[in-house]
Amino acid sequence: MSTFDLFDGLDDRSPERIADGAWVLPGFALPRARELLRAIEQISQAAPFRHQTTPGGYRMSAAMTSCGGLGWVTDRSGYRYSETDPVTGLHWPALPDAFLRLAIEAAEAAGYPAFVPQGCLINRYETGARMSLHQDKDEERLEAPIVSVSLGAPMTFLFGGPNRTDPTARYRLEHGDVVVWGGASRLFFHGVAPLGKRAEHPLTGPVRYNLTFRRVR
Ligand code: MD3
Ligand code: FE
Repeated sequence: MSTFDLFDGLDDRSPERIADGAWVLPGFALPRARELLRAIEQISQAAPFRHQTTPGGYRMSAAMTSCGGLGWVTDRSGYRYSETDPVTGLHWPALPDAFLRLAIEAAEAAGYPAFVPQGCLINRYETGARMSLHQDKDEERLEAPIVSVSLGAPMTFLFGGPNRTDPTARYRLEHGDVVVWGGASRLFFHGVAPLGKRAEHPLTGPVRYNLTFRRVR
């Protein structure tokens, strides 16, 4: 047991509503963070992290993989959810039990008791990687929330409103923080500022992971 273990599961910040239907649950994933990181490692052995290409031809700076019944895929032909991994030709790795339990419990804590995710997109950010302002609207079930889990190095999350030109607020997300996006916020524009040169975490080094649990169909 290290000193660091003593801090697993402790967080003095309270749940905060940051937009209509959106809740930050600080440290909600901390008790299971190590287990989640191990599972990410295992998943990426079967379905490797890759830099996908946008329909416009840009290489995404965040590397991605997926697990569960549906994974999110982009290439020159567009964005879509796919039952199989285009890199391996195989089904995505199963959604680990720890992932499923965490997603359901977080959604419930934020007031979405019926949430059952169909898949999980895993983003990996290294120094300088970012995600520009976008909406998540490739899902047919917009009444279902998206549950997002931050692991590793801290970063600045940007969230706006229903229109691309709405002003954006900045929010720092740290290892173990969970955000549940439902209601009106489900279609709000959001993005991630470039991962800072000095951003790191003892468990991951200069790397941040983000899990997003989604109900697609
Ligand atoms: C707000 N990921 O994968 S998580 C994404 O940190 C994505 O990797 C970011 O945006 C990341 O699509 C942000 C927070 C998040 C996720 C989904 C949302 C915010 C959201 C859906 C609707 C509104
Ligand atoms: Fe998104």
